[in-house]
Amino acid sequence: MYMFSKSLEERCNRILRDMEGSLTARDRVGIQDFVLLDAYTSESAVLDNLRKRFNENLIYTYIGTLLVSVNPYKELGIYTKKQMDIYMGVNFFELPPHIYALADNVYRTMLTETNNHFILISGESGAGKTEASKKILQFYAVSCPSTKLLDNVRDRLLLSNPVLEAFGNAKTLKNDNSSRFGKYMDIQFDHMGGAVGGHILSYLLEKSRVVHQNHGERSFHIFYQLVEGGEEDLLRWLGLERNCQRYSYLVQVGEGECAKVSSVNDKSDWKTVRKALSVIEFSESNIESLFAIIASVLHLGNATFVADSQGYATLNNSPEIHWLSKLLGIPAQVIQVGLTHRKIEARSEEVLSPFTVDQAVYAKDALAKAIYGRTFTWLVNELNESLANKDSSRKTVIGLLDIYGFEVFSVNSFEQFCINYCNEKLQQLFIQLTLKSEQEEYEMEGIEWESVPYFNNKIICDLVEEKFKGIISVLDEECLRPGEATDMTFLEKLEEKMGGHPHFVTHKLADQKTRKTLERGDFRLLHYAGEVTYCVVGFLDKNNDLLYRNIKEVMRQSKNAIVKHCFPSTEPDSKKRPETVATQFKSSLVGLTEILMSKEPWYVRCMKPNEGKQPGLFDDVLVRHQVKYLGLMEHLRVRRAGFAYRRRYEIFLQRYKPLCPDTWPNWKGTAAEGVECLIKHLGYKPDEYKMGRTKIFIRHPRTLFATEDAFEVCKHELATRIQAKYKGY
Ligand code: AD9
Ligand code: MG
Repeated sequence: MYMFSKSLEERCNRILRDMEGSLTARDRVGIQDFVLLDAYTSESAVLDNLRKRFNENLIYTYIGTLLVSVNPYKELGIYTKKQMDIYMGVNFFELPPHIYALADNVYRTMLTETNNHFILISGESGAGKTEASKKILQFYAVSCPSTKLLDNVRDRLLLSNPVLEAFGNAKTLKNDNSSRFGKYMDIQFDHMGGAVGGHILSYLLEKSRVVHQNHGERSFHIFYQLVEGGEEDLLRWLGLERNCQRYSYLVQVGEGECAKVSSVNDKSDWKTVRKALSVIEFSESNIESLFAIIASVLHLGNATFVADSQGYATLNNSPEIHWLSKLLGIPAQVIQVGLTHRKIEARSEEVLSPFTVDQAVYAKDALAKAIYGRTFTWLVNELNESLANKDSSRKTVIGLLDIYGFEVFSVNSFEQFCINYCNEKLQQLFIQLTLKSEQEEYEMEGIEWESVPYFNNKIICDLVEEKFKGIISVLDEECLRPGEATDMTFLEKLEEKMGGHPHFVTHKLADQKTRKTLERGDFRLLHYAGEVTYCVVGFLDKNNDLLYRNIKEVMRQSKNAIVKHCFPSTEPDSKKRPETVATQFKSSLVGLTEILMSKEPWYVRCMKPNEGKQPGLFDDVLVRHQVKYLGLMEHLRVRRAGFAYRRRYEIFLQRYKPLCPDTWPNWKGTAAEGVECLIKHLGYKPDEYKMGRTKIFIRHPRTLFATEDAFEVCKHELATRIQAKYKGY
């Protein structure tokens, strides 16, 4: 059960204990809040502090209420139930920094202020975002009130993770468990703090991975889990062999082998996913349909075409079609025709036009991607059904945002372009909510302030997304010229329109020095987090994400309940152009920003200590780079010069007025005068606070904590007095 306030005595003793020896410890373990660092403007001092702490296995450090985390790449034993108990109900700065402290603080603030919050977890690929979001969820699962009903919700919330990870995560060169979709999850709480429901929004799954993976990478975990862990009976029913090498979608082109991952245990992960699906109450028939789809994708990948005497594609009469027909519940003949023809309109008549072998392979891959992508969306919807809170009473939420991190590979394509654009947007949000709005607020409130300069990445967001002018607009325009436009004409248009932009370079536009590292088919963006060179090959195709109409019609005939649901007969007329992938993604990010802007923000900035996924190795150059682009120095400067807390006068007075005889029970003057009177009574020193136009600004959290403690004592005394008065009634 959650404890709101541990005894004051216990807490004071602990603080005193911590202070003893802290002077000697400081040299060794560094400082736990960068705001207290003497040389807070020095990047090297910040780096030293991070390194010192990392070497002592202290991966967390604060900048005020922002949590910096460095991936240890090893188990530290700091996520136990005992640790959770220690952090529950304790004020933020009283214990060493921890993800639990942040989770606890967000939770208690949500309950006392009855408003909505979100935790933005950012950092590059492999920095520890997904792990952080799981730790937060686990903390709530343990610390929130428990009843039979609530425990059921808790289990579903927790188990949604392994299921989504199985279908949406994969091994990349950066991370063995890399999120290939963006995830925003609301956890809903009732007024007693019980977790009563949840809702997940997913963003752009990298479904091209289903048909192709780069050297050393894998497809989504679920394929390997099923093949390695699936029960004999199940595999027999699905027509699968227990050998990943047999499935060409899992074998790397040119290598003839599946990539191996030592850190992932597909067999035991299969068991977890299988159990999770049952607890979440997926029906057995839905589970069957789901695995039938996964197996179908593998069979589809093995289907091969040969050219007939006229050069048209025909399917090798292979067992794959038999299995596809069985698992999808579509006659084999219909599948055969669907995979080798497209419907075209000729003189107001629809005729089937045969594919060449290349076209058929293209259509087959498009189908595999579509089936997988739509099934993923179905899965998220089902999870949401299961997590939905049926009670309509007022709830508050904590949102967790865990999105694919910034990534740079040796070859970067449309997927990296979208992922890195998404990271630009989140960085922009961070800037807007912290550096920009914070400084603007001081100005607006008339607080004396020397502004802190920072790099605003809005210029890069605009370069990508601006209407009519941005890269996405140019790409969409080219997608509107089928037959004429190519990836290269897209690049030429970009050169025409973006030439001269300080964050855009191509071979043609580059100076002699840069040209050596740029190919003719590349463009380079100077992102906030570093340079990325994108190869334009496939941009148009991936943005169009074309699926032929007749193959959709074929899928509609499916007896597999999920496929039927994913290819509804009510799908908008495919003669109309659907929105392109990049434009849909852009709109979904606008929607996400709106959701986040309506809530109170908290931040976890995750960092990678080295590129080799190795424990105990702290690469100074790599970490310094992240300190720079994550804007930590600027954030620290604003925090250090600024104020940790601010409250509107009315709210502050309303909460704390019982602490002063002059303001209790009613204050006759303005709220600002009431607050002034109140804090004089409480003994605030002049340098601890500033009075703005509408708010009081409090420099250190400890000042507010002391006030909050006094308030707790006062509440307790008041309750005792009332009890005594009414005793015997
Ligand atoms: V990506 O953008 O989805 O590619 P993430 O999500 O930032 O990335 P992730 O959380 O998946 O990275 O972490 C990568 C790996 O680092 C994990 O699989 C763990 O092996 C390791 N890791 C991350 N955080 C911790 C931690 N707090 N303790 C121990 C960790 N290991
Ligand atoms: Mg992740």
